[in-house]
Amino acid sequence: MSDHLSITPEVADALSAGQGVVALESTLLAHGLPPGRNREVAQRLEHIVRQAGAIPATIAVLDGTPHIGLTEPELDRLCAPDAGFAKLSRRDLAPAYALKRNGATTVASTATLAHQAGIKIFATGGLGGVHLAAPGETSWDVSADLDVLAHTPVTVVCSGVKSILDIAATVEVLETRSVPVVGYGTNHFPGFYLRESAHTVPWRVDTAAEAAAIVHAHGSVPGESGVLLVNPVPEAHELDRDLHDRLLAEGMAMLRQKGIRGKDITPALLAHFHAGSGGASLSANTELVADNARVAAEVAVALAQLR
Ligand code: PSU
Ligand code: MN
Repeated sequence: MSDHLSITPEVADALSAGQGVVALESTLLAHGLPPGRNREVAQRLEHIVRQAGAIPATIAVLDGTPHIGLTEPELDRLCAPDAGFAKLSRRDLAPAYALKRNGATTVASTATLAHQAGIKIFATGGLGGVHLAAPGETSWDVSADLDVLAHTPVTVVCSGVKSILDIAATVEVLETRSVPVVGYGTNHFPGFYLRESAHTVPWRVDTAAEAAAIVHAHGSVPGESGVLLVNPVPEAHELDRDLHDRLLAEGMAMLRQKGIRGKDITPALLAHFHAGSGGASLSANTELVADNARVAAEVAVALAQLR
């Protein structure tokens, strides 16, 4: 089936040479950031990965074909204001292939395609998780990102989960599904815009070499799960906590009032934060993704040396 993947020559060569490759996802570009800004970020992420000595592979579905690595004109298409790329989770891949659609891939589908292509590590902003339920109810909105991480051996570097989620429940699901969670220079599970949530992480590393050693050792543990490496937003770009709490409360009320559900929740909330924070949430989001790309590339390089 991997014949079906369109892999750029640069990424294919790097993979066969055993060089570090970092997968990057496209939903954060097409649905998480405003047009214009998304194109700059796409460019910058690829540049950061290269500077660390690894090869970037941005992943998306174009005209029904999964692409591992995008050319400049393909990035232009993905980031255009009127691009109309669907948000594709893993379950949406088959319909998108069969109906020859364009789509941006989430953490779940990017990790799936990265694994299919033989890529071991992937950088994003925030992992999807368990959504908050009304008091006394159970939330059935649990991101497929968690399920895919439980049975796809890829390391995801992210800044925790968005504070719009039930972080406690998300951390519990990761434990139940045997996904190692490792803090990168932190003892806390990060909250995306905020460096620390109320939860700690079971393991901490302070260097890319230590992180790579864990990823390598994880390969000798029976099972198919991935690894979650959590790296907090750089201190200078953390959102002010009071502004954050106000925007979150307003955003949750807006979702209820407009009846926004399912996969539309995350993009709507990110847009609400971007509109209400005078650019602060946009710079937090941009800088955390950039730093995750740097960390992922450094770990990919260290991992390539171990193998
Ligand atoms: N990180 C960002 N912006 C985003 C996302 C991550 O900085 O938009 C996306 C990822 O693609 C992730 C998705 O898989 O948010 C979560 O969506 P959901 O809650 O519908 O599972
Ligand atoms: Mn969901």
